[in-house]
Amino acid sequence: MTAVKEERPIGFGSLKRKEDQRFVRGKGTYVDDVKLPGMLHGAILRSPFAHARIVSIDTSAAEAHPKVKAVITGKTLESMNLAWMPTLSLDTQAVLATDKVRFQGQEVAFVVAEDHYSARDALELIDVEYEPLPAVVDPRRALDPDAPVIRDDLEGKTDNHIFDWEAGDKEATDAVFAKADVVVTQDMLYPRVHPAPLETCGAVAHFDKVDGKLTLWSTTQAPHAHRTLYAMVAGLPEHKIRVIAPDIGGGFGNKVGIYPGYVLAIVGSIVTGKPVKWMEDRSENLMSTSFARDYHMRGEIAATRDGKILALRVNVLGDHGAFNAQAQPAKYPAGFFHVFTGSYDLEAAHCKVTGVYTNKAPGGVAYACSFRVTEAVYLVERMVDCLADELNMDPAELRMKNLLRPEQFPYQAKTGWVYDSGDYPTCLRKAMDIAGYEELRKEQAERRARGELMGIGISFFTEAVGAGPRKHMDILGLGMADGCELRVHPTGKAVLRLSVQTQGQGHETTFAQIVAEELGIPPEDIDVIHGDTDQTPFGLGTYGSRSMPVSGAAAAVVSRKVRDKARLIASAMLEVSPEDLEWEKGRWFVKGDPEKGKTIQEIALAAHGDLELPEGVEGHLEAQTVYNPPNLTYPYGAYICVVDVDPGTGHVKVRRFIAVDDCGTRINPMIIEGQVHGGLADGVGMALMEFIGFDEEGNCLGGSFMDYLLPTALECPSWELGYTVTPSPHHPLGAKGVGESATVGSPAAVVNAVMDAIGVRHVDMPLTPSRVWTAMKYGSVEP
Ligand code: MCN
Ligand code: CUM
Repeated sequence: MTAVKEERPIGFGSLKRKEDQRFVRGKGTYVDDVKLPGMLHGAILRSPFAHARIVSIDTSAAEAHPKVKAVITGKTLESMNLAWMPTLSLDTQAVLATDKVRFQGQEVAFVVAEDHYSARDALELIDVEYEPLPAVVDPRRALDPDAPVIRDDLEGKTDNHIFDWEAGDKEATDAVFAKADVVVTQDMLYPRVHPAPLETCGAVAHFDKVDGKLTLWSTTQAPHAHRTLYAMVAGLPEHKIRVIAPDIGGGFGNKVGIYPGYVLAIVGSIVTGKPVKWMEDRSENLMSTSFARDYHMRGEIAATRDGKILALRVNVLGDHGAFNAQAQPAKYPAGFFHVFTGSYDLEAAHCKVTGVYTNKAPGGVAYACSFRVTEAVYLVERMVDCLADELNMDPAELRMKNLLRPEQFPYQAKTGWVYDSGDYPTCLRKAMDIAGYEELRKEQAERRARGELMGIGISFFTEAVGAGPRKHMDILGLGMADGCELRVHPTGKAVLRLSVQTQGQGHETTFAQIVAEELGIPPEDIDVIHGDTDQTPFGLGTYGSRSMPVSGAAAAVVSRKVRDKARLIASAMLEVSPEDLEWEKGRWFVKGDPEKGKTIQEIALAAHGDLELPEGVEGHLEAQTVYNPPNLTYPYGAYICVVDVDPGTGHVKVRRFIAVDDCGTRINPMIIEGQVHGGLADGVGMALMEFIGFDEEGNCLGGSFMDYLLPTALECPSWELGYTVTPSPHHPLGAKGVGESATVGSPAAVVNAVMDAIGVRHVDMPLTPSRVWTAMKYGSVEP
C-alpha cells in the first residue's frame, strides 16, 4: 500500500475551529445559560465607600421581602469560618466585609431570592451604617508614615507595605552605570486597566444535601485549582466537589482568581438547599474584579555614546489594591518581571519592586499579562526609545545593534532566566521589510516638512510563558504540571482529556490537531474534553499562555505513548518484532515492505479484540501522562506601528501595524493569527483609550463602557502579520505560547510611534487626544 495523499494534511495547519459550529449558531452554553429546577438568584450589596468602618448592618427589611430566601452578611460567614478566603498570593481577602470596607464596590452582603430582580430590589432594603475613613488612593502616598493603615485586619500590620522583591545584581549594575557614557532616566506608569471579557464573572452552585456533593458551574480559567481551593476554604471533601467551566466568553486573566461571588453562591446554596446563580453585571465587573497592571516604574538605561546598551536599573511601585490577589507562581511576588532586560545583550541589570496596598479593588492580576511580562516589556521598549532619542539614533538601528544574536541561545539573562531559543535579528528585519521601513522614514520626513505628524514606533519583545517547572513554580503549593489522558476507542475515534480550560483560544481544535499530527487520526474523529473536574485530569489551568507550552506538550507525550503501545500491538498483529516496524502518519508498517502494515484504527480495534497481546501489554489503546515543563518557553516578536497624529486635536490614528511573531512550531496558523489580532487590538486599546481612574476619595471613575473605552474595529487598522519559526528545544513539538504575545508587545510600539510623531520623550498611557495635545503644547503631561 502506498501512502494515501490527503487533500489537506491531517495535523498541523489552518483548520477551521471545531467549536465554532456551536458558537456561530448561538448554541454555546455559558454559565448564565445554566438553569436548574428550583434555582434561586443571588445579588451582592457593595460598598459605596473606598474606606469605611462598618458600624452596623440591618437586614430585617430585606429578609421580610416576600421573595427573599436568605440574606447573608459577614457575620453569617464568620459563624461558618468563611468571612475571609485566601488569595492566590497567600494574602487573605474578605468574602463579605465584617470590620471595614476597603475599596469602593467591595462585597458587603448577599441576598438570595426567587428571581434576579427581587434579589436586586432587596439590596436596597439593607441598611448599612458606615463610618467613613480617609482613603489611600495614590500608591506613592501609601507608605507615608501618616497614611491610614488599610489592612489592620492583619496581625501587627502598621503600614501598607506588602513586599519588596529584587532581581539581578545591584552592585554590578551600579558599577556599569558609573562608567557609562550615557544614562537616561525615565518615569512611567503602566496604568490600571481591565480585561473586560464579553461575559462577566458568575457561578451557579448546587449543593446536594443528600449525597453531600457540590457542583459549581463557574467562569474559571483554572477549574482544578479552584476545586482544591474550595476544599481548603470551605472544608468540603475534594472528591465531593465538581467544578465545571462551561463555555467561557473570554477570560483574559479576569477568571483566574476566585471571587467572593463564587463563594457566596456556594454558601447561598448550602444555606437554602437550592441551586443559586450569581452573575455580576458590567459595572460590578469593571469596579470589583481583578484589575491589571498599575505599575509605577522608574527606568534607567546606561549605554556607550555609539549606542551599545550596557545596563538597566529599574524601580517599581506596584499598586495591588486592598487585597493582594495577584495570580502568579507563589515565589514570584512581581510575577515574571525578570524579563525586563528584554531582548538585549546587557552587561548587568537590577530591579526592585515594592508592592503596596491602596483602597482600590484587588489588582495586579489579569489581562493577558504573562505575569507582569507586559509591564516589563513596556518598560524596556520605552527605555530603548528614550535612549535612541537621547543618542539621536534610529530606534531600529539601536535595536539591531543590541539584539541577542542567534548563537547566544540558550541565553542566560542577567536576572538568571534562560531564554530557550531565538533568532531576533531575522525577526526584526522581516518586520522592517514588510513595513518598508526605509520608505516610511522618507515619507515621514516629507510629511514633516508639510507640518504633518506621522510617527513610526518599534517594539521588540521577549516573553516568558508556560509556567512552569514544578520545582520553581506553584500556586498555593500546587505544582504547575498538567495531566492529560488519551483514549482511542475500538473504532479508532479518540477522546483527549485536558486539564487546561479554553476561554476562546480554540483548544478543541488545536489539541485535536496535536493528536492528529502524532497519530494520524483525523481531527474530526477526536473529541477534546476540558473544563470539568470530574472528567479531566488535574492541572493548573489556562493563563500565562501556558496551555500550548505545558498541556500541548502533555498531549504530544500522551499521543506518543499511545503510538508506542500501538507499535507493540501491531507487531503482534503482523507477527514481526516491534523493531522491524516503521511509523508513518497513521500507521505502522514493516520496514522494507510498506505494503504490510496496520493503520491506527485497525490497531485500536485489535487492542480491544481477541488478539493475543505481547507479554506485558495490557489491552485497549490509551495512555495518560503528567507533564512537568523543564523550562518556560520564550516566544518573541518584532512590531512596527505607524500613526498619524492630528496636530490640531491630538487624535491618534493607527494607520498600519506590522507584527512578526515567533512562537516556535505553529500548530494552527489561523488560530495564531486570531490570537495576535486580538492582542494587537488590546494593545491599541491600552495605549490609546483604556483607563480606570479614581478620585481622591477612591471613587472608581471607570465603572461603565461609557467611561472605560474599549477599542473597536474603527480604532484598528488592517493588521499586517508575518512570522518566523524558531522551535523551542525543550518542548516535544517545539511550540511556544502565543496567546498573550501581542498584548505584551504592542502597547510600546503604539506609544513609541506617537512619541516619534510629536517629538516628546514620554507621555503615559492612555494617549487620549487631550493628553497628546497637552504634551504637544507643553512638552509633557502631569499625571
Ligand atoms: N497555538 C498554536 N501554536 C503555537 C502556540 C499556540 O496553534 N505555537 C494555539 C493554541 O493551541 C491555542 C492558542 O494558540 O489554541 C493559544 O495558545 P497558548 O499561547 O498556549 O495560550 P492559552 O491557550 O494558554 O491561552 C491563554 C492566553 C491568555 S493567558 C490570555 S490572557 C488570553 C489569550 O490566551 N485570553 C484569551 N487569548 C485569548 N483568546 C480568546 N479568544 N479569549 C481569551 O480570553
Ligand atoms: Cu495574566 S492574563 Mo492570561 O495569563 O489569563
